[in-house]
Amino acid sequence: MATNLALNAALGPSGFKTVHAVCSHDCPDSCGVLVTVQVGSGGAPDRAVKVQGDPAHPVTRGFLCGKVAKYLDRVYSPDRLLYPMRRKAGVAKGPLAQGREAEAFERIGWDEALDQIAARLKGIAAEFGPESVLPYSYAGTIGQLGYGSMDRRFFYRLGASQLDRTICSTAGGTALTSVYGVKLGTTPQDFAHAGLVVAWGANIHGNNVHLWPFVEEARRAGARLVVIDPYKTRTAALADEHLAIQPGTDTALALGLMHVILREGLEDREYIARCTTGFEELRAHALKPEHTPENVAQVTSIAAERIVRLAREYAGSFKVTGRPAAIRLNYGIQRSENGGTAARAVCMLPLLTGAWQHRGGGLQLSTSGSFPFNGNSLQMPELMMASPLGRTARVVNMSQLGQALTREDAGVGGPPVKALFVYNSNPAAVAPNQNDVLRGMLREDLYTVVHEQFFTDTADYADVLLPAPTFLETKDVQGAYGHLFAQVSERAIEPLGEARNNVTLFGELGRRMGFEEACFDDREDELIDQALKTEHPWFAGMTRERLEREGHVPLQLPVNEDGVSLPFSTSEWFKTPSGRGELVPVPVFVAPVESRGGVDAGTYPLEFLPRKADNYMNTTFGNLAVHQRMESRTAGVLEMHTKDAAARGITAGDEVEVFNGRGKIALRALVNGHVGEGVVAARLDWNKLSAGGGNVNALTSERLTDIGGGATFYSTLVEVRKA
Ligand SMILES: Nc1nc2c(c(=O)[nH]1)N[C@H]1C(S)=C(S)[C@@H](COP(=O)(O)OP(=O)(O)OC[C@H]3O[C@@H](n4cnc5c(=O)[nH]c(N)nc54)[C@H](O)[C@@H]3O)O[C@H]1N2
Ligand SMILES: Nc1nc2c(c(=O)[nH]1)N[C@H]1C(S)=C(S)[C@@H](COP(=O)(O)OP(=O)(O)OC[C@H]3O[C@@H](n4cnc5c(=O)[nH]c(N)nc54)[C@H](O)[C@@H]3O)O[C@H]1N2
Ligand code: SF4
Ligand SMILES: [Mo]
Repeated sequence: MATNLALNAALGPSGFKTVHAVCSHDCPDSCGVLVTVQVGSGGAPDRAVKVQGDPAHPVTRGFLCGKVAKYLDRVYSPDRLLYPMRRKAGVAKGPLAQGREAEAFERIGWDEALDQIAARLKGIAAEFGPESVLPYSYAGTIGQLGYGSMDRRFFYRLGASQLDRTICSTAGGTALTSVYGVKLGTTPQDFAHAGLVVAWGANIHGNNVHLWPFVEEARRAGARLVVIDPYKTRTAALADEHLAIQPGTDTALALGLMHVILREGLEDREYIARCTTGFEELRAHALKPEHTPENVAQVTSIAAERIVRLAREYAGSFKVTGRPAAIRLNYGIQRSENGGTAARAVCMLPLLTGAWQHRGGGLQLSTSGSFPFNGNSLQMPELMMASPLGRTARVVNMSQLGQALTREDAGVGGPPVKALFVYNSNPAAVAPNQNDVLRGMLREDLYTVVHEQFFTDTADYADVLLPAPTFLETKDVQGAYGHLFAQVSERAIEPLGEARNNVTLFGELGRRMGFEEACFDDREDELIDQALKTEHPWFAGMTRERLEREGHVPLQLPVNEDGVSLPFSTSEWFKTPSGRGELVPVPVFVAPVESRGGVDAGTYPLEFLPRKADNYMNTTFGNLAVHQRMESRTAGVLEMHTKDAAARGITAGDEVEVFNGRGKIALRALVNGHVGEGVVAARLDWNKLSAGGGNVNALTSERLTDIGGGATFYSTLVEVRKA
């Protein structure tokens, strides 16, 4: 393994070295990256000259996605934020023109920045209570240290509000765990052995491209790829069949499939008896007349024959082809009001057919919970007790940032938010109900610190800006949410400018605050050791030294007599209270309140899909010319169905206004067959790069999902008119 890794040691004859890093972006693939570094001579700094996918990594397999293949454009972009800065006196907060942001700020030193931040946080905590400080972070990096380590220690010790990090995956994660007890699933490599692949709310080719070669391998051996998605994604365009489902109706479709499977006796009774609980109740529920293919067709807009055919093909895959069916469920369906229930329903399907018993069968949503990193050691929640608060701090849901910043009690009770500390995130652009978020961020009495690589939309509202490194400039340890290899990411080059990572920033800020605990002195290697310290058998032999040597190390999952790991093939794998796959409570289909089938239908008749870009990572990369060129087709565009356009007198190319009760945005109509009737789509972009200064999140709501408290981006109704 990893024989080609020179890691950080060997220096080639030509003054180049190769360093093993890990792509830390919020992507299931967590690629191994080999960075070629030209070693500086005569005092010049080392310079990264090439990035490539690690050929020794079994999932990366030597290639990078289009975004990160161009990574050096990001690292060495002239637009990087490289020094601490503070807002100039008299300059108001709010949107700044791209490329001219620095004019609103003045450069200061790190010492001055840290002293000022410490003084302000102390003052605010003394006057309003420490819970008036709100950290806001998400997954700018998913390295263990960068995502959540010293920052958490800092905010716990301060007694700041806790942030519930719900913006992406909590509905689906809670759903998966409620059925299986653990976030684990079919490995990407095993998808090659599937006889049928279903991509359910999953844009594999766009968002998870390292699964694609395994899907293709399965297809070469005869498998079909079926995509269930209201939008014709890259994945759907390349599939054997695309089922353009009505948004928010996946529970109904899953129940329709169950109806056919159970009506025709295609379920695996032996497996069900051995590994599940609640079957009779689910069976009675699924067989109700409302779940016949004909009735489900009415709700989902998928023809009854296609539902019947998919159910038979899904349940019969192993019998007919000798290869089981695999579902790639991604987070698309759970960004919907009842998305938790929908994810639970889909997760139950392989429990009915017993697909888990065969290599290549089952389901993958997320494998993140399979990595037994010692989160408590890294984050030390017990520090809350040593804070002036002396108790567990209140919790603010990040998907309701608008409320948190605009209500006197932050929407949750207790003091108003008086200080906002943003890192690893761009809430001005990614948070729902943007107009409230921006109204809150505009408050002159809100003290805002932003730790960033670039002058993002959020940076425009900062009082103090702090420079952050890219993953080439910092050391970390990382798992993955789409494969089962742990990796250490070495620092390939020195941080550019004065960038400092999470660990250094919050360790030093802790000292300025007067926190005396020794844990604020820990640095990267100590933290990595702490993260790996566990008795968990899946991390047996997982040490920092080994990761540094080998680059990537697989989790030690249990294997069967053939040496193959088959999650959920036997009851030992389930970590639920019952120790089995839980089919109860039965999933009940309820149309989202804000959907064409819901109680709010009427005023705003169109379902809106505020989508991710294939060549950005949420808003990351959206400011770089080379990435913008790859996304030019959908820049500033509203994708519409011919009939919806015609009904409003709109023709392709027209300027349109998309609006609802929360806001309006300006786009240009595109009629391209990517959405069905009644659905419109636009992609996430930077606010400051959008006509009118607001992006798709001006239209989305702060309503939360049925379970897990998640964001509901994909339950949004709008109307469109010609501008
Ligand atoms: N290129 C690229 N890669 C990314 C990202 C990115 O922004 N760009 N983001 C990363 C992040 S943060 C994440 S969480 C993952 C997410 O990866 P995915 O879970 O794949 O995320 P989405 O693109 O939000 O949703 C997938 C699909 O669900 C569809 N969908 C929407 N509503 C419904 C519905 O009601 N039913 C069904 N069946 N489908 C629906 C959408 O049209 C979309 O094509 O990808 C990561 N990878
Ligand atoms: N309309 C709509 N809204 C969405 C979504 C959608 O599909 N549609 N997707 C949602 C989802 S799934 C997610 S996960 C969220 C994502 O929301 P965010 O996590 O906010 O994602 P990004 O927009 O990628 O912004 C991450 C920022 O972190 C910075 N960063 C990177 N590395 C570091 C670092 O080491 N330190 C610091 N301090 N900063 C760093 C990057 O420069 C970038 O600006 O957005 C959500 N919002
Ligand atoms: S964004 Fe995803 S696919 Fe691209 S290099 Fe990073 S981990 Fe790999
Ligand atoms: Mo996400």
